[in-house]
Amino acid sequence: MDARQLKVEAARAALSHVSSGMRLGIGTGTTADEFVRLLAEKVATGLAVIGVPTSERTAALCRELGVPLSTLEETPELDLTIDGADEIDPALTLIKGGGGALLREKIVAAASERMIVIADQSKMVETLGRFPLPIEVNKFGLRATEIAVGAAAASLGLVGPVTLRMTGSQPFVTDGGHFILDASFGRIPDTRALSNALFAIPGVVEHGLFIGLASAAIIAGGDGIQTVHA
Ligand code: ABF
Repeated sequence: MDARQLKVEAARAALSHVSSGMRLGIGTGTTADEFVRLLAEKVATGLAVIGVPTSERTAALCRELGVPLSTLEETPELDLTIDGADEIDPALTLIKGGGGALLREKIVAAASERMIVIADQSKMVETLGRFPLPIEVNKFGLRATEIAVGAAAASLGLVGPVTLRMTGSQPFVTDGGHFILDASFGRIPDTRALSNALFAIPGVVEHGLFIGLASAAIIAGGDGIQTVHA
C-alpha cells in the first residue's frame, strides 16, 4: 500500500470508534483529512455526529463535505478526538504541529474524553525529536522570545537552529495569529522537562509536545493495522 492508502486504512479503523450522538474533535493534516472524507460518507447515510474542527482548513473541508460543525464554545466537552501526528513514541507522547494547528489541536484534545491518533507506520519512533519541535509564539517581542527559546533549548539538548516558520517570504501565521518557531533537538529524552522549560518563557503560547493526551494510536503499516493503547 502507498502512503496515502495507509492513512486511509488508519482513518477507516478510527471510524469504527465513532457512533451516533458523539461530539468529535477533528484534527488537521492529511491523515485527518482522510478521516473527514470517510466520516462524511457515514454522515450521508445517517450517522448523527457533531464535529469541532482544529483549524480553518479542516472546517472548510468539513463544510464542503457536509460534516455538521459546532464550536468548542458551544460544545466544550467532546467524546472523542481523531487527529494525526508528526511523531509518536511508545508511551503515545506525540510531536504535533507540522501543520501549524497545534494550539487548537491541543485545546480540543484536552477537552475530549478520549483522543485517538491515526498515522502511518513512519510516524512511530523510539524517542521523539527527529522531527523539529514546533513552538507557537506571540508576535510581540518575537526576537527576544526566539533568543530565550534558543537559550533554554540549548540547555535541554537543542542540536540545530531555532527557525521561524515561513510561508514563502512571509512568516507563517497560525489560525490564532501567532508565529511558529521550529527547534531541532534530534532526541528529546525528557519531554516533561522540555515542556516546563518552554512554558517558563514569556511569549511562548504553546508547543507541539502532547504529553498524556492520546488514549490510543491506530497505526497502519505494511503488515496491517496496529492499535497501541496508552
Ligand atoms: C496535525 O497532523 C499536525 O499536528 C501534524 O503535523 C499533522 C500530521 O499530518 P499528516 O497526517 O499530514 O502526516 O495534527
